[in-house]
Amino acid sequence: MPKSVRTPEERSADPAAQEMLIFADDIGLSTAFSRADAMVPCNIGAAGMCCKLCGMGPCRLTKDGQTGVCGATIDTIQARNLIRAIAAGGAAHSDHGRDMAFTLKAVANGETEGYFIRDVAKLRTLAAGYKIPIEGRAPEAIANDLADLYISQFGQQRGEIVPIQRAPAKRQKLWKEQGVIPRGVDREVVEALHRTHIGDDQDPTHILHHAIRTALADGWGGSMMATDISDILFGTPAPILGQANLGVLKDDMVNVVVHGHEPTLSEMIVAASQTPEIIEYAKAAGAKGVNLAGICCTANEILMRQGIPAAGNFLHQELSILTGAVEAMVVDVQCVMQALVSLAENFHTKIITTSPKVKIKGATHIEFNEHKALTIAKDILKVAIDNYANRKKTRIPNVRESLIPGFSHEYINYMLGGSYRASFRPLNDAIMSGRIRGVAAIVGCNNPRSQQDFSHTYVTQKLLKQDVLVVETGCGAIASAKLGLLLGEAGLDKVGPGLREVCETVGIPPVLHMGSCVDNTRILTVLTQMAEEGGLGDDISDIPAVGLAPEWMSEKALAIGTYCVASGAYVIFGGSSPVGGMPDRVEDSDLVLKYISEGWEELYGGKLEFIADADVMIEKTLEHIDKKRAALGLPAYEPDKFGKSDRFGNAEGHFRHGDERMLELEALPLAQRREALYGASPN
Ligand code: NFS
Repeated sequence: MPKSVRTPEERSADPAAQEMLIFADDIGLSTAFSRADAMVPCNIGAAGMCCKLCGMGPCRLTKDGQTGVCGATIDTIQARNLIRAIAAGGAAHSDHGRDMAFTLKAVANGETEGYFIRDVAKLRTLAAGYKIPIEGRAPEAIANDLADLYISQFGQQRGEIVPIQRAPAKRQKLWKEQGVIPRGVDREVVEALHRTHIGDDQDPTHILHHAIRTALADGWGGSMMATDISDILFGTPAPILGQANLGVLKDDMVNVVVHGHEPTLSEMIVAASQTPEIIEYAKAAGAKGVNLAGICCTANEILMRQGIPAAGNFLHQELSILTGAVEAMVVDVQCVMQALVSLAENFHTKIITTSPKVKIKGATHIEFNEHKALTIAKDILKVAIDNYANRKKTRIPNVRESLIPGFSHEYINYMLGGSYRASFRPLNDAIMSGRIRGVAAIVGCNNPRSQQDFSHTYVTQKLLKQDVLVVETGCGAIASAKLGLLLGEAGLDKVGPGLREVCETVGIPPVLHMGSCVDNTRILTVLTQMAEEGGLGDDISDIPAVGLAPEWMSEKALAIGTYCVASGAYVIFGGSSPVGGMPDRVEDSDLVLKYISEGWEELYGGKLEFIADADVMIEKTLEHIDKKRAALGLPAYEPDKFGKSDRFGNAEGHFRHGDERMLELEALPLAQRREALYGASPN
């Protein structure tokens, strides 16, 4: 058993995690945290300078001028390693999107059990955008055509993938000029693998050019289609009350943790858990019922649509088993640790794999398919319920926090303008006036090499104080949720005065939870709509916005970061750089590191940087936001302007619910309230 190098507090900022880590250490069980302590990372591989693409190596390069056996330089090797990671990340997201498209097709043709089309309005809007006839047609007929169109995007050989049309016109033109519009999702991934085979593409910037095209096939392709179809089948998210952290597990119920990524499985388990048959079955086993909780992006999918609680983010998967209270952990694809199986052997928890693509040695495999979805979901739950009798002592940390997730771009549009005047105008106006300084998207994973949740929540809180509106997805959103930052008014004491005014007027939390990692495409849509609304330039690269992944670890995160850069965003990753050079490399020799920052900025207006220090991340974020404000000719951000001098502020300069002025304002119809606050719209 590896000896703890770090204390539980150093390993995680989350008290529930600390409690479980102390227990794991006490009984001598390893977790990702202790394994990270015991495993010293290879600094050559970490910096992307190890090439193991053929049998002549692995070639480990450590000095400038050194090459691999074939003559490949450090720059070529780093570029090849980076594009391979992006291709793998994009493949994971996109294969998820493909399965969603097949499910939509099957639902449209009445071949599934338990699924139906929930959001007909979104289906019609999307179909109409692609010129699929909608008038007078049944939703199933429209869905069938949309499914065919989407399925064809994966194997398409020539032309342009269709969701690209949803980007700002100026951005599409730029991509065309650069020759980076994806032809087909699968084609770009395959080409990335071909180019990086021994003896192929050996010009680092040429390799990275294709990295952009591969990443765009994810963001404006596979991932975007996954989000679209999830909304059509399971409903477009709207705010809903939820809870997060291990304290959502229940002592008197059968706890089933769903973990992974695809909502096709988890949504059906939610449905099955609410059937009288399953409730009765659980009661017969002596439990009060079945309690579902999610981990990772599966958590986000069912949290924001159904209000099902999140047991935690990526690093909580092992910790939830340590509670001794989980009868079954049901997993599908991605971010599932192999260590779960051996850990679960120390408890009664059953690990159930369900995807035809993912088996783990020692786990129970119950294969899921959409044609018999509800029946299989019930079977899985019965296995969990049967296991309740084997439960021994439990230790569920009494730590949980409420949150309000569910901010789809459709809902943000609606909340800003109502059904008839849905619009991003108020948001743009608030940025233009300086009430909101800019926007930060804080997303991505946990990484056991850093203190769990610390960077996410530290950066989030510091930016909120600077009047930066924060949107979040993935495990980053769950980190903020656990700290109570995703609550309506409760979170408002943590934000700057200008942002606070906007949040209170619109009635939103200062951190908007927009969903899972494939839902980062919702952020692309929001940025596009902000650009199209007017006043903030005419492209995503003009908007005072930054993307951050402070605790990244997955290849998917690299794919997301790259498509955001290609879309015009400044993206900052924390932790270590997969293309960082050796510390003693000659200045200016880190070609790849420089190219993905300065080179890509010149070409796409966005750049990718790896910054380990959270304070530097914040500094760079604000610097970028202010630079973009200045370029747009907007007033410089003045921190004191709105707190004290606002015509509606109280003596301390803050709105508080129940204040006379606030009540006065709340009594006004929305349009007037907006005008009173923001002035007449300039357009
Ligand atoms: Ni995103 Fe979701 Fe979490 Fe990282 Fe894994 S769950 S897809 S990859 S760890 S944020």
